[in-house]
Amino acid sequence: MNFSDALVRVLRTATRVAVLTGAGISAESGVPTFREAQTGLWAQYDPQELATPQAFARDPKLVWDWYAWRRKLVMRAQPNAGHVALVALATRFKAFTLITQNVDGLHQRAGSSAVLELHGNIMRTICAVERTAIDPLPHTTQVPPPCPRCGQPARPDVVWFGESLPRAALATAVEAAQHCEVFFSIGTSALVEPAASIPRIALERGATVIEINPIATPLTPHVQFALVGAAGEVLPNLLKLI
Ligand code: BV8
Repeated sequence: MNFSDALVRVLRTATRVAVLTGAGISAESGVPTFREAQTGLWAQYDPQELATPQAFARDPKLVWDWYAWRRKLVMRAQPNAGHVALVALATRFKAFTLITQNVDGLHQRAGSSAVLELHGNIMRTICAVERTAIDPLPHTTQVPPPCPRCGQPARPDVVWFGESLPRAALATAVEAAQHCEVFFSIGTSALVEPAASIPRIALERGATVIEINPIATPLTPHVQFALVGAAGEVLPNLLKLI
C-alpha cells in the first residue's frame, strides 16, 4: 500500500495523536463486528436489541448467556497485527491517546496501556444494582449469578444502549480530540453516539483526521485521508514510514 507524501509528512511532524477504534480492529482476531450477522443460536437476535437494560430486565438469563458466548469468543481470540502496530505507534509521538468502543480488551492484551474504554469491558462483571465489581464470580448454578453483597443479578461491565458512558473516559477522550494534531478513526462505522462525535470534534479543531476502514462510513467524506483497507495490513505498513 502506498501512502501519499503529504500523509507521511503529517505523521513525521505530529507530536500529539489520538486514536478511536471500533469493532473492525478486532475483526482480524476473529471477533465478529457488532453489525456482522451473529452465528448459530444468536443469529436470530439483533445485538442492538440485546445490548440494552430492557432486554436484561426482560430476560436476564438470555442476555447473560449472550455475553458468556461472546466472552468465550474473546478469550479464544488473539490481538492481531493492527493492535500490535498501535502499541508501537504510541512510542512514536510525544502524546498518544488510545480510545476504544470495543469491550474485548484486546488492546490491553497487545500491550497498550491507559486504554480509554468508552463502552466498558466484557471480561468484567458488576452488580446490576450497585454497579460495583463482582470478582471473582460466585460459584453457583444460578444464571445470572447473584451479587454476593446484595443478591441482585450480576451483569457484564459494558455500556448498553440508552446508558451513559463512563464520564471520566469520555471527558479524557474529548480532551484528546480537542488538542491532537492527528486523529485516527480505525474500524468503526462511525454510527454509535456519542463515540461517533469524537472524530468530528478533532476535525472541528483543525486536526488531520485519518480513517482506516475497508468500506466508506459517514465520516469518510470529511476526513483528510481515507485509507481503504484492513487495519491489520494498513497500520503495520504506516508504522514502517514513521
Ligand atoms: C447514550 C457495548 C446517553 C455493549 C456498545 C435512544 C435512547 C437512548 C440513546 C439512544 C437512542 N437512540 C439513539 C441513541 C444513542 C445510542 C446510539 O448511538 N444508537 C445508534 C445505534 C444510533 N447511543 C447510546 O445509547 C449510548 N448512550 O447515548 O447515553 C443517553 C442515556 C440515557 C438516555 C438517553 C441518552 C451508548 C452506546 C454504547 C452502546 N454499547 N457496546 C456490547 O458490546 O454488547 S456499542 C457497540 O456498537 C460496540 O461497542 C461497537 O463498538 C459499536 C458498533 O460500532 P463499531 O465499533 O463501529 O462496530 P460496527 O460493527 O458498527 O462497525 C465495524 C466497522 O469496522 C465497519 O465500518 C467495518 O467496515 C469495519 N471493519 C471491518 N473489518 C475491518 C474493519 N475496519 C478495519 N479493519 C478491518 N479488518
